Amino acid sequence: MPATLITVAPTGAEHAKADVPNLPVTLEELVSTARDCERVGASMIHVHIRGADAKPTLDQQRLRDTVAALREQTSLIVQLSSGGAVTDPEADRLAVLDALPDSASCTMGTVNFGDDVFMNRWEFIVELHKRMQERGIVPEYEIFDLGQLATLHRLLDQHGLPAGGHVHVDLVMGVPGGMPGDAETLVAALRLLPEGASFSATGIGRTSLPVMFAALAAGGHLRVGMEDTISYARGERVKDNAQLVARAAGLARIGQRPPMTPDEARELLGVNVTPRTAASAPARSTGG
Ligand code: KMH
Ligand code: ZN
Repeated sequence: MPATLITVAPTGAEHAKADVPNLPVTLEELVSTARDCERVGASMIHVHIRGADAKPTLDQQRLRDTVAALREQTSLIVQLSSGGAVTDPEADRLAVLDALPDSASCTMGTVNFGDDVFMNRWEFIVELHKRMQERGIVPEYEIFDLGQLATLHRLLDQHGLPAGGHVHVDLVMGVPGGMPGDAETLVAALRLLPEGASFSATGIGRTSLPVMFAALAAGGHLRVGMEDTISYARGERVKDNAQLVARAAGLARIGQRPPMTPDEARELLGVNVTPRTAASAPARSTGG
């Protein structure tokens, strides 16, 4: 059984700082969380950034500064979210790639997202995939519902393998409007994975633990973090992201699948071991 890649998703775009005061929103808070999470077993970080007002932003300079700071102060694989917030325009979401992260998320279809809609048109997905191929950015294919795995097959058939040559999927389960976060659904998803693909899984809110146990049992990897859950147990708020990573790492060890180092995770995902600097990124594109 392989070791376990643990991704931390520390912030997301949904929680308000006013409601969740321990949510990392400044660059300083993000780097500090990242360092703590690396220490207890994370090897990749899935990043949504916030502006000075603590609201989600895709500001290009902030993205570049964030990539540079995380590279400088951690060994984590830096994955930027191309999903952003449900209100972000496609052009801004495409321009995220100009910050040249190691990896970026790439969602395989439109899904109801609570009271909102998380929009991912086919042409937009193809554009994200092609730009990541051109720039050597390794995608993580985010799957919110089973039909999105059919879209992934269509994408790979029509447009080829991603940068790095390896397909890695993240099952985001338990979103209101997406697939349920339970063992049966996780097993159903596995039958639809492209051959040779690796997968991680995360369960939103109270589905966090069942999804984590099911993913570990099925040989998968884990994503945890305050983007996905702010509750540690019934009636108990999460203290910080490291608490969630430490729990995932502990369960992985119990399952005889200890956390991977960032270098082992790079090897698995096909992420370039020589990180590029954000300073070498091309001038900001309009994303069109
Ligand atoms: N914030 C959600 C609308 C991703 O990061 O790629 C989308 C999301 C997925 O979180
Ligand atoms: Zn995200």
